Amino acid sequence: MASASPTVTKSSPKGKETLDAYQQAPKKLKDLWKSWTKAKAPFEVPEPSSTKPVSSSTADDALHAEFARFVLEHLSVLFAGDFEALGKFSDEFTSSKSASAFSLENVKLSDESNRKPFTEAEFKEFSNQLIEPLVKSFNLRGVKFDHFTNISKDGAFADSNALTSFSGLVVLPKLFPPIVQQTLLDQLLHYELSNSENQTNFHLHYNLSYPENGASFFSTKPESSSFSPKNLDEHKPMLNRTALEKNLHWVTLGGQYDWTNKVYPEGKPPEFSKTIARLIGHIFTDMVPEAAIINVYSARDKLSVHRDVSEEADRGLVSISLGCACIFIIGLEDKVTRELHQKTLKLESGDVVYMAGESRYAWHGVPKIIPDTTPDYLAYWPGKLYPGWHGWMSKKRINLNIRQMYEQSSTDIDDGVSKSVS
Ligand SMILES: O=C(O)CCC(=O)C(=O)O
Repeated sequence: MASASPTVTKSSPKGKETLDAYQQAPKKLKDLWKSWTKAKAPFEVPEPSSTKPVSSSTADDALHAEFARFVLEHLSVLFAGDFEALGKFSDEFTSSKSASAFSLENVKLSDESNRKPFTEAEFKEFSNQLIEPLVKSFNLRGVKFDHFTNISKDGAFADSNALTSFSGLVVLPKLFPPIVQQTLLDQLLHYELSNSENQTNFHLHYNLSYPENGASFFSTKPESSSFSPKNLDEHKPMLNRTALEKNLHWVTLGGQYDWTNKVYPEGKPPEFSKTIARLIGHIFTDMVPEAAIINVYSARDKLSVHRDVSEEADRGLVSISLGCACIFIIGLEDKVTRELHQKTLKLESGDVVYMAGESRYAWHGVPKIIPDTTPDYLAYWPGKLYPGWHGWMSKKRINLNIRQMYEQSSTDIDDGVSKSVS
């Protein structure tokens, strides 16, 4: 979405050509985008192209085992006092033939509909403990930052070219297990959305009245109104139900991207969540999280083909999918032949796409949300503790898109936190 300043010349990062944010996307890719917008379910998934996708099942098993162990060892708190669920979880874990046969996906952590979000302090504690297993599972996928491995996804499919045409593109299916997805979603939509320093698409035309004491917008009554138009001739007052169910499209964290002028404003931005920065920065070690966009999609929403060129740092971009699956397309021109390679991926909840190297400035877009595909463990979100909003997430896709803005980052991801990860 954030597609950059008109021309990026200021302290142009190493190896980055001057990129014009207003340049038209290649026609071939736009045609692909259009064709996907018209596709109807069930989606015909073409066979993978000549390059066989690298199976990630071994890494997935190891990841699940790692998390199962992690949950057992550290986090009975995850079961929110539901000892029956904790007992069942332990039994299933210990009776599974081998740790690697165990799938955390199949374990109901507790009654999701009654789950209470972590406080920020609990999230911090939780994420500190998560870093190690996540880094391990990330390393198991064989990603090395010094020579990017192109990993394809089981079930992902190529249109005409293999992933090898996308130097620096890393797709990590299910990197984030359910509990991490739930916790991240809580942070983004209960806490970051209620942080008045973070801009949303509403701010241009509406005055927002924030719930008291940093409470979540999901704790308000759907029929109440926290959004009053700045100009009543142009916009109507809006109920919270309409705002959150239909009209919320984005929230910015840290560097507050200015969509009108396609730049990051000068001056010190609001602080980027230290906990999220630490979690992401430890996994993706060649970038420092400084700015992020929470993209909120409903079933019919799309994101047109664009490139993200506003950042003045030639660092990887981390893109996390939560909720409904989507079709994601990406296109990159071959430097020598000028031929455009393009590819379609199906992104599901928990998948992470890392765009670095040549792929950092690739054209990409989201032509289709695949409706009603939010996995059960997120579909009830925010749950019955938020009357009127139960199941909000069943119709949504959230994308957390994280970037480093400047080559000289002033953010210390270990600021005030003891280092536990080597
Ligand atoms: O939703 C996505 O997966 C992609 C979002 C994106 O491209 C952007 O925010 O620039």
